[in-house]
Amino acid sequence: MNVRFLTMLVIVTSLSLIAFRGKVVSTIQTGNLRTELLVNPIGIDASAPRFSWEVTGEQRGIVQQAYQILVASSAADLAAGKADLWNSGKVNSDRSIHVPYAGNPLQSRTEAYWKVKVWTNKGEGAYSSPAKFTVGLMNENDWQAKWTGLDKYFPWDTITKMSRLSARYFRKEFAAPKEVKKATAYISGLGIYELYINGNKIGDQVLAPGPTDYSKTVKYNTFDVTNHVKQGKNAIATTLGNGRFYTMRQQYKPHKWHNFGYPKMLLQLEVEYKDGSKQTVVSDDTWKVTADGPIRTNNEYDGEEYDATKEFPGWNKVGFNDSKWLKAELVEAPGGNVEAQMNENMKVMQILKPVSIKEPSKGVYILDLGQNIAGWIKMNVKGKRGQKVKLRFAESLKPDGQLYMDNLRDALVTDIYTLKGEGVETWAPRFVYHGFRYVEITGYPGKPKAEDFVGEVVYDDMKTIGSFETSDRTINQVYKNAYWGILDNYKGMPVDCPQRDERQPWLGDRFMGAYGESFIFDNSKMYAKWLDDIQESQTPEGSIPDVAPNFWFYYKDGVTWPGTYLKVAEMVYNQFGDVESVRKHYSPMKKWLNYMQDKYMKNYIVTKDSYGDWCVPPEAPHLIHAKDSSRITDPKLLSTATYYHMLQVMKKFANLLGKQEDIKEYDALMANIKSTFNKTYFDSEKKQYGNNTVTANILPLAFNMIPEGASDAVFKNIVDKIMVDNNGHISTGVIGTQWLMRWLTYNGRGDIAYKLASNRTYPSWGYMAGNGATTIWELWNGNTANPRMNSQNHVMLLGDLIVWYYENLGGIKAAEPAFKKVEMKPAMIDGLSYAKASYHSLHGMVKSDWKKNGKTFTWNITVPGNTTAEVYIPAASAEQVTENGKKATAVEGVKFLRMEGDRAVFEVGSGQYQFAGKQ
Ligand code: RAM
Repeated sequence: MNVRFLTMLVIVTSLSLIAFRGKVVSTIQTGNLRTELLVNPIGIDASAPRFSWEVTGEQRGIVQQAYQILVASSAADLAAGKADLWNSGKVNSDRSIHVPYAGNPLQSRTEAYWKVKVWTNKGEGAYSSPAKFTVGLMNENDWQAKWTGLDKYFPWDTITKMSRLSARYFRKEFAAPKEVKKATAYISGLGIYELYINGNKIGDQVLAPGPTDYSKTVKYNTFDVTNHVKQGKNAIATTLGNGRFYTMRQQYKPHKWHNFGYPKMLLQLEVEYKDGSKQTVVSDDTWKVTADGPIRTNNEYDGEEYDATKEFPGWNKVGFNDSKWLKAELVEAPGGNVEAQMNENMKVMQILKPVSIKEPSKGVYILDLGQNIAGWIKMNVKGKRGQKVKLRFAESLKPDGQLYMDNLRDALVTDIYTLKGEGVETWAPRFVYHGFRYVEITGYPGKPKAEDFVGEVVYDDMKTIGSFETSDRTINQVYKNAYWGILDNYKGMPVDCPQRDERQPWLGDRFMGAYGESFIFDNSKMYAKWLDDIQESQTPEGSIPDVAPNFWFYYKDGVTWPGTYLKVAEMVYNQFGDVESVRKHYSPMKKWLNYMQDKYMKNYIVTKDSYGDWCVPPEAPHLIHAKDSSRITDPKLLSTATYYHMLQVMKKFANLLGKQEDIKEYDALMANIKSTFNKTYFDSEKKQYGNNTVTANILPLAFNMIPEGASDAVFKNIVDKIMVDNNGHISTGVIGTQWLMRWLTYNGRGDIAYKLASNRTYPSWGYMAGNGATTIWELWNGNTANPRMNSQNHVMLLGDLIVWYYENLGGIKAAEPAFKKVEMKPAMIDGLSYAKASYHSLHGMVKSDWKKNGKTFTWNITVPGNTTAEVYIPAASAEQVTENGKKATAVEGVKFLRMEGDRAVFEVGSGQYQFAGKQ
């Protein structure tokens, strides 16, 4: 068992006045401190926490020249400048993100306080306010707790094809003889847990811990519970739900499902007294347990049944009579390394009030949240003991106003609440989530009112870091739908959908999606964790699955789904500067490429593919997949081109890690693949690839595989296909759409990309929105296709749309990792009169807000401290450009670089600018 780290993030902001040459000339701020503890610095991985901060100030062009980090084991020491853990000294460097800790080895349970001071070209900052982090249990022998549970089911459980278990309740009382100085709880409750001390729920997380392949890794969470443990008698209690541990359907298709056994927990409460003595309370067979409580059944697909008449008041407090409860048992460990969870837990992130409640048939009420969400309903209800309220969930309604449930397959999605009959009862389930907009309510005593219900939206506790708006209402609506679809599908891992009997972390869906999403949410930790999930699911031979964690065993050895492993690593590097993930995963990635080469590459063509260009618009409205061969791209073409692109990504990684030998190897292989690929798929007369689908042509264009001189002609085929054959509509599926919008734009046809983005006729994202979608559909024809595979909340068809929104419309793109250098180059498209985007990068806030009025272009931008930006201003010459009313070429800190086509390109440092240009 390897045990790793935890961190508690404290974000602080400090403001300090800078004395410079005797007078105050500027305000430099060192705010937003971030500590990221990635791996164990003294145990197995010998690595370190990383520190990041933002440098901001009123002056333009602030560049950090040096920093000094102090880390102390108490706030008082830090305040006194006593850095007993680490004093970095003054380091001459402009680096302000991911600076690794290099002090005294951090021990388990260390509390650390840190602050940073920066020196800049515009003056010297004072020390920031402090931030804090704590170290978790890093060594196996830090754990005295035992895996505790009960390896059996109960008479009321259903052990069938659709197995469902009741929740298990555990409790223990203990005495804390002295005054408590500090108390910390470490817990992993599998599949999912709730923790209570003296009747209070600890933490605001739900459905925790994060899901993993528990035989490889188990995540634990840490809580400061100092305020909960009292001198005297105390009670500690947990509830365990099934989550992904005791999985749904494990009897149904055992070859497909990964089941881990009955719920179990590892819990350690460490109490430190004011006199310096210590006490540890752990999970073991001295605990009592029952499954005969209110949560009668729970699983993600089928719902939760809660019988309030079975509640045992006071069960999680001192003095409860548990003599009828069973003795908990020591059980086998799940097998995985126990690690601190570094990605965010899920939480109730938003609360929605219903927009209406209707009664389409007698006694059947339909509640409408107005938005397709993932989460649950919290309700107030008053009635007689034993009355049952049944809630069922769906994404849309049938014409008769009843729930449309055909597309949920065999998920029962039913919550049942049995009243105890004691006044107003408030209830929400704990161990389930549903994907829904509508709720059917039956059995509710009296007439339910909209005010009796709220929708609680559940997803990973990530910050929203981007905003985006344009003058086009369809684009704005689709952006909103995408935002909702993305957050709905964050469940400690990215799942494909939240509603039907699937909800799996499919790799292919996020190949480009993860990148687009990173503009809206700080998904860096979740995706870093997902890379670990993917790596853990790699077979010893090197195969990467289509679903990771591999709750479903799908190892089909295509390239386009497993390739997401590399693309996500590239994303966390480009967007968040996470080199560590690249370093950590480089070897397994290479192993996968070698495995695929050895097993499936014949004469430089990769002969295996699994899903093709999944979900192209089919020829008939009811079809899920096209049968018409002219719509289908040759699977080998997809695999081979994508494999080639994988080598491009690997080259970038190899460069970063200084692996020159590997680069030679990749270059040689790429040359061979490219020439065979062109010989096999390129028709040099017609200048088309394969059967001339947009996807067949756009991949070689995006990957730079087209023979010299032929790119324009290939591009023309793409344009003709869209504009002539498809009447200005999209014809790509999951794969082609990943490159479509940007490569149309790069090749001078942003107008076509804009047409696709603003279309409201079929097939388009706008068509979905126009037909009632409040998220993104799995299928372009989601309103007509067979319900067998037709989710209304899938993100995979977004392709590169969100990237295009931010980079090409907003004009915010990372020219260097983590936006150390920003490229600001909004495409000028007829019909679009303004775009406004903001992005809170690791270096700070980037903003772009442009308007076009006839030939005049005005642009307000914000560039974060310690970064630079290249700004591309539409203008016939540099002389046409003004900044804040003055000639830009004469403004200090605004440097003209070059003309590039119809753009004057300037370089600027941090600050706010107001540019105007004329064409
Ligand atoms: C279905 C879903 C999923 C996709 C796989 C291949 O299960 O559409 O999102 O990745 O197929």
